Amino acid sequence: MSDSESAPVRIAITGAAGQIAYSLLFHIADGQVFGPHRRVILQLLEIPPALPALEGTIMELRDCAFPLVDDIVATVDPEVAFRDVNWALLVGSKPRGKGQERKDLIRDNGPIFIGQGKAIGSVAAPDVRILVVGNPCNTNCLIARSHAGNIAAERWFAMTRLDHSRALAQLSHKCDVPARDVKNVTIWGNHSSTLYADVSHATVRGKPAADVIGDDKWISGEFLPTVRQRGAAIIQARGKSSAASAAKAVVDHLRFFLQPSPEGEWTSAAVVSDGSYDIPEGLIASFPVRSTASGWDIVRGLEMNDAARAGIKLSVDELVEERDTVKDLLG
Ligand code: NAX
Repeated sequence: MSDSESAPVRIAITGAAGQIAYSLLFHIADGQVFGPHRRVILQLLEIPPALPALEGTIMELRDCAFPLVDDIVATVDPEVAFRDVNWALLVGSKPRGKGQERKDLIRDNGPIFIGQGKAIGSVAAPDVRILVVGNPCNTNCLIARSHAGNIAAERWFAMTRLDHSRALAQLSHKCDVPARDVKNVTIWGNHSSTLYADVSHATVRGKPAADVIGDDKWISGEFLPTVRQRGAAIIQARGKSSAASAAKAVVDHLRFFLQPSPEGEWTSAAVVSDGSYDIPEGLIASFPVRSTASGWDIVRGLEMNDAARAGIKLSVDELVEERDTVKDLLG
């Protein structure tokens, strides 16, 4: 059966009136994720005050006359949005307010993911895969998973692909090569300013990145802070948080997990820890991951230097602290 004859992919997107969705929806509708022949049904979730804006986004989607779009559903009801979906992209959440601490944000947004986790567990398709983008995405994913019943651990992701791409971009710029020539950076831990961006296994045109760069001080003194603070730098410059690059990172994440990885290559994704690299089992932490298309594996046996061990510990400690902060929200 050809792609166009098979059933359409159903995709739920929350926060569909927001700025990331405004870019993401058009990539998906255009076939850039599921392929140029695969039909899609978009099931869009918003909160009531954002429905007029969502209507505007839908008008524009319709005006593109995308041949692959079979239907667009707009709703405020998670059980409608997640019904029979093959992918649930949890983008919607409240942005951090002025003067608000990260801890307050976790307490504000956590409850959203209780209801959405329950709805995914009760009405999504048996093969559903979930990607949490809304921040704090690792801990929101932990909350949603804890309320979703028996959906297998390997179906849950939180997004660190944007951090991964930011790291690739910094290395490509420093080494004056196109981004495609840089492979195997790893983002470890939390999607936050404690993340550890590891170049010790990265390559540039097949050579160890550290040798090509030849400047260890740049790695610790410029590269790592730049990747960690990139989101803040974009807010500073644009007056708004990253949106088009975040949407592209969602596209890259989905495409990566829809096909087997090329030999020896990996990406970064926050997945349910199995205890590898001493990261506590059950935490949603970013690892180097290879795709098999139907599933994925954590890349095992990478050697760690002291800087990497300390960097990963810092970020994992923060994840443990976040888990403690939302203890009462876990199912
Ligand atoms: P916007 O504020 O533009 O959009 C968020 C949308 O979510 C709004 O339309 C809002 O009405 C909706 N929403 C709020 N509560 C909801 C609920 N209960 N159900 C459904 N929709 C709900 O934010 P945007 O720039 O699109 O960012 C969305 C999220 O992505 C934020 O939490 C942001 O921090 C996070 N990001 C995560 C990134 C990552 O790499 N994991 C990078 C980009 C981004 O910062």
